Amino acid sequence: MHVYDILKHWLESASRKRLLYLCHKNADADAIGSAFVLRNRFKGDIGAPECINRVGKTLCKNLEIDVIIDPDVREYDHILVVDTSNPAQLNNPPLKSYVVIDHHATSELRRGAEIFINQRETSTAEIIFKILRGWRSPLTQKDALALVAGVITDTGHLKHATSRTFYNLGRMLSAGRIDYRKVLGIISSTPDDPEMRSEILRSASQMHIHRIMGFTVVCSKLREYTDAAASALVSLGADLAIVGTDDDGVVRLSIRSRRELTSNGLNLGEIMSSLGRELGGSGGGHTAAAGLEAEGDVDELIEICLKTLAEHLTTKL
Ligand SMILES: [Mn+2]
Repeated sequence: MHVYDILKHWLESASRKRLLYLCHKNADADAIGSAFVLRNRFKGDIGAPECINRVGKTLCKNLEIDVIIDPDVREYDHILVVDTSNPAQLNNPPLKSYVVIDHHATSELRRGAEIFINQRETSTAEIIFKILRGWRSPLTQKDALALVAGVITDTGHLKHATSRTFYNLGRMLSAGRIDYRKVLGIISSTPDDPEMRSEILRSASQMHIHRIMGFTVVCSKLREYTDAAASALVSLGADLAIVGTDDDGVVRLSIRSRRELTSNGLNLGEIMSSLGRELGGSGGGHTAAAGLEAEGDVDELIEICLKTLAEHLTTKL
């Protein structure tokens, strides 16, 4: 039997009991959109640890999606984990019966999963789209909106898109009969929140600039919005940006790189995954966008991350 049919059977039987679609923390449009589309076909709750990010919230508001923040996984019989490669991104819950649908380069959730679907698409939304086609389940307008939002945000507004991304996107738009501009309006790239914009500007004004093998690597610290700030610093001209934040001794780093570096073989997701393990924390992500979480001092961890990346730039590129 094809894995999509196995998944369908699993969902049919899981949804007769208590089923949770679980997104990663700080859930984005890709995670929420993917969960939403499956939930439209099978019953269950959608949940995410800690919080939902800005575009995720906008999507929830537009599609009237209720997401349970910090769900107690013990209250569910079955869990479908979407868009997540690492149990730390779920705050390490006790998972019994679970399935994973994900597109990240590395995965620490494979072992123990009843079904593990990991395909190297540019978004989980595209995997969901393929699954629906496999089930011959037509896409509604709302489904398409959710999936297209996932594709656009996960590809950094199509900056990291491949030819297959555009192909999938075109099929999603026409299958759901939706206006691309409408989706763009919903997930506008401009950060609207004034506090967020001033934090991003602060990260630029306080950054340290390093030149390594002809590459410009910048580091900065913020209270929050590290993802948005790291992307913004790359847009400003950095080849690599590391932005860290410290939350009661737990340090989180957001790392972003220019497309050119990743096409030369740099894979931030893999580098952060192994660095995370080395530091007793966790890390992972995509080739050009990754994160790291570990206990310690934010300046020290930024320094360690910088050194690790410098090594890759000097020896591996
Ligand atoms: Mn994703």
